[in-house]
Amino acid sequence: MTAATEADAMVRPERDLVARVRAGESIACARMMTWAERGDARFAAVYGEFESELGRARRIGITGPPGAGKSTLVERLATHWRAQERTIGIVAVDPSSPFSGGALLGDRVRMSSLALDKGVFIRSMATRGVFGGLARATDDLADVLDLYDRDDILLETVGVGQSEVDVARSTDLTLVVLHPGGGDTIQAMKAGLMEVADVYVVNKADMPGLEQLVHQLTDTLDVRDVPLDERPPILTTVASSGEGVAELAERIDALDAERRASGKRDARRAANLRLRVRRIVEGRLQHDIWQESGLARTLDERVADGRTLSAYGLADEILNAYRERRNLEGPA
Ligand SMILES: Nc1nc2c(ncn2[C@@H]2O[C@H](COP(=O)(O)OP(=O)(O)OP(=O)(O)O)[C@@H](O)[C@H]2O)c(=O)[nH]1
Ligand SMILES: [Mg+2]
Repeated sequence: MTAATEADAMVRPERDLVARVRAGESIACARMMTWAERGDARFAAVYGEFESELGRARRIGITGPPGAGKSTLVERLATHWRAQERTIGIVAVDPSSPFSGGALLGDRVRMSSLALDKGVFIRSMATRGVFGGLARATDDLADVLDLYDRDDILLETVGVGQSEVDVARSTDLTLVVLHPGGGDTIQAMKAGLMEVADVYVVNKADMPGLEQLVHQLTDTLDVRDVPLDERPPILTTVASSGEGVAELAERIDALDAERRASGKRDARRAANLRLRVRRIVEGRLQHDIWQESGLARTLDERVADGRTLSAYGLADEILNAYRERRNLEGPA
């Protein structure tokens, strides 16, 4: 066997997996997602096989404070688009309340139309232990779902921290879901959520405090001086009964169509790609410095040897050692 065919034989099972995902095999899709989640090198190795096929799916983020009704809304939206024969992929990041259709959630499963529908693929992901950051992982999972030929990819994250907000940014369009009575607007503002919203959804419109919340939201946009034509629309829903969901879905369809036509969607995708590449580069550099080059151990040893050390001096020492190693090895 020549070196080339040997290398080929080594990646062949991975290539097969790509073909199986492309052919719509759900087990293969789940397996590839596991690679993506763990930062398995096999994922990056096969990426070139399918990257030119990506970009077809709509990527929609659903974020907001805990308990706002995000999962309920995602289920309703999925059902709405399924009725139009669109295929759906759902990624729920760290869900405390499961989807009723979440077959992966074991005993918490309740039977629902989504659970039995092959046109809906649901993946839950815990935030803990995700390699290389949450946004890195969700971007990759969305790519797998795109290869799996989903029309719509819905990414649910709780909008509480920077990494969740990053996820909400790497989409074509993001819904920020709020609900009355929780002092939500202020919380959401603190979390940086207001800036990522393309559409505000005031859910639980059946609960008291609806008008106040809508006013608060409008005031916030006034204060931030957002020009009228750039303001995200505010829509109200009762996700638990489905009220307002069709209107929301149609608004999303219209907004997406408009942005495709105007080139805004492509501009946003370019901006997202830029951030994504930065994340990948930074993640790799970090791994390279601390793990590959063994400098994590050097640092531990230098700190443990008990002498008083300067933080900046030690940082310079580490960086110099890294550069020296790199120079000896030649370009990466
Ligand atoms: N009254 C009312 N309850 C709702 C509505 N939408 C959802 N709920 C209920 O609110 C609770 C939380 O809903 P979820 O969909 O799990 O909320 P979530 O935002 O996904 O929650 P986390 O993922 O835990 O942050 C559930 O008991 C829902 O049944 C609504 O429009 N009105
Ligand atoms: Mg949820």
